[in-house]
Amino acid sequence: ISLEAAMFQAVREGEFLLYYQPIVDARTREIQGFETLMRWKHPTLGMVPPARFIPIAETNGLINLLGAWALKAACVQLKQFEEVAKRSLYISVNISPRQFRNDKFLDVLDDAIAFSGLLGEQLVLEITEGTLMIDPVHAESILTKMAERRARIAIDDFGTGYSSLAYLKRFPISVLKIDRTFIRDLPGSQKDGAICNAVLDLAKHLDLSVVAEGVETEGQMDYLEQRGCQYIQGYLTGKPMAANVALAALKESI
Ligand code: G
Ligand code: G
Ligand code: MN
Ligand code: NA
Repeated sequence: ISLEAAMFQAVREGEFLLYYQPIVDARTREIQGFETLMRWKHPTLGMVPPARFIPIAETNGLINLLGAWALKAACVQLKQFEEVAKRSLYISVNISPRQFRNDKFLDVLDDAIAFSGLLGEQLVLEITEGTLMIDPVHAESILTKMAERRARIAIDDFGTGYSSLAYLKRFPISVLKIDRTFIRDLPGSQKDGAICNAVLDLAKHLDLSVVAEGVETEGQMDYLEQRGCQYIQGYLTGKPMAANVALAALKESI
């Protein structure tokens, strides 16, 4: 059967699961939150990476069902993380363009918040520049409603999309996630350094938080920390991990 047909079956069989990647404070390295990353544990294919199944789900609409499940499950999981960590944390969830445009999206968001008992501000929704640009008028209305719920909006893969910076002024955005292609060649690359510095400066003056993605080395970490980047996400400080592994990491850190 096709991967597409297998996906519908996989939803019924509960083969999708969530991994969690730590987002840490650059200075203290304490875990502040997690990005949720979906995984498909296929009985014979093994772990199917999201790059293979998210585009299919986006095309056939299954992403709405999967995304709703992921958002709610992630919010519930965060509660357990907090109980173990004995402090407040946040959860960052990817929202695909099709989910963002779906009529039911705000209901899905409200349900996840109400069911889990999280505060709206503990939820970060990651969208890309492309998602904003497909229909800016609609995007503005949805983002305003998200902000009313106090959920924060992060621009994922910041700097890689085709868009103007005007949306930073127009929309209620809280977080910029610097794409890992700008981090990879730090600290050696002058161009990437200039881009990261410019983003950090822009964010500072617009009162936005910055997460550097794909940090793999101490050299990258030091560079970013010294330039005021507050949050770090990458293999250096934690790979995407199963919930029980994340729980163990939190336990160890108390
Ligand atoms: O680890 P990584 O291979 O997990 O993820 C690859 C890409 O898949 C990410 O860049 C992200 O955009 C996408 N992705 C992962 N999990 C989710 C999810 O829960 N929802 C959506 N919409 N995209 C996801
Ligand atoms: O949603 P987004 O496209 O930002 O998804 C994050 C992706 O980046 C996931 O596929 C995740 O596995 C991957 N990732 C996270 N940390 C690192 C890292 O340090 N190095 C690399 N190469 N990839 C990373
Ligand atoms: Mn992301
Ligand atoms: Na990203």
